[in-house]
Amino acid sequence: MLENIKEKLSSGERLNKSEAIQLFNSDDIFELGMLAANMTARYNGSRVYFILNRHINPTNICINRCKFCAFSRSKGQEGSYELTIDEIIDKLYDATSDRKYPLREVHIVGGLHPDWQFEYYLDMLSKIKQSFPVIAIKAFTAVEIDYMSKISRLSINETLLSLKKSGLDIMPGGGAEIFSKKIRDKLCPEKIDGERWLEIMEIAHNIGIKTNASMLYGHIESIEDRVDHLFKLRDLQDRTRGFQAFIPLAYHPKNTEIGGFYSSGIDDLKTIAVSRLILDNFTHIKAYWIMLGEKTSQVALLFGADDIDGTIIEEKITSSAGGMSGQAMKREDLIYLIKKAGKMPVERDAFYNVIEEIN
Ligand code: V47
Ligand code: SF4
Repeated sequence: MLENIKEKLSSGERLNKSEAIQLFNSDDIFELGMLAANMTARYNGSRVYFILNRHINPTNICINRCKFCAFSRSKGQEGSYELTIDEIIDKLYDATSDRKYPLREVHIVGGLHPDWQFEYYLDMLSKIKQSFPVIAIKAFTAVEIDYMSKISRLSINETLLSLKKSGLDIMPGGGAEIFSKKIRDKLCPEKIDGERWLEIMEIAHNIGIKTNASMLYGHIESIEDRVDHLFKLRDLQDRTRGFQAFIPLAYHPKNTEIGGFYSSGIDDLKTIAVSRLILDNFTHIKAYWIMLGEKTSQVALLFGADDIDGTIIEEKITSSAGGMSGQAMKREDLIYLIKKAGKMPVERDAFYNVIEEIN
């Protein structure tokens, strides 16, 4: 059924939108997996990357209150919290003490706090850098960057340069959700639109900040919306080459305003595989185990993914919305999952430099 696409892929041709739709509509999950796995093998051999990292969400207080987000709270609402910089540093000390293998990355994202000043974020970065000079700081989605540029009255370029000077190394891929205006208006009317998200990423890439990209799927979007989202990312990557990895984020419905269902295992695998095939200019596709669950993310390594994220330690966004995985994995657990998928585990740093290949 997918003969036309197979031929194009084997002659190194790019897929177009109608072929991407054909892939999403295909029920031949094995054929899809095989095509995606072949592409991954060309880019990454049998290597599967993981990182020793720690997530920190400085606050869940957010003025946006997206309808798919069970993590955020309004100021003063029960369950709202805000961390001091000392509390953030303490979390990092806890994550680094007594460790045979050093922590390589801290991933920081949070809500848009109504009162925090831009200087607070700069201070946060520089104090983390002072205390932990070797840990890379991956922080702030394009949504947070837009907000910081508003509260600081700086341009995006100036905002990013100040953050970089204070210690920002790379940016995560969150906040992209789904670019379709129609869907975005229903899901997150307060959030920056897709064009703005792409514009901020382009500026980051142009000043040498690598970023990730993501897509939230499995809620009210159509296949066409997913395809359109992937092609917008592919176009930007053609221009900048600034994206390191793409992460499909499986929607979790619990405690959210829009409700709905968990994505199915088949949809998870299909979305990984089709993303791998469309995003031919991305080196890495991440099977984020927190959202896919440990076992589906392991199987996703046979469907085009070459990265499983990392140790995480504490996770609030998915767990608030009914995440079914744990919140932490040990180095040896990640290695075990990857090896049992028949792949070679590779410990990486935040920039995909190899720390150790584990044979
Ligand atoms: O931007 C919010 C999503 C994102 C829900 O770059 C939800 O390496 C599912 O972007 N169900 C944050 N998803 C997570 C993120 C991320 C995670 C891991 C690695 C990287 C990376 C980035 O989580 C948000 C939003 O898109 N999200 N609520 C929910 N109910
Ligand atoms: Fe705020 Fe981000 Fe949650 Fe939206 S997804 S409500 S911007 S924390």
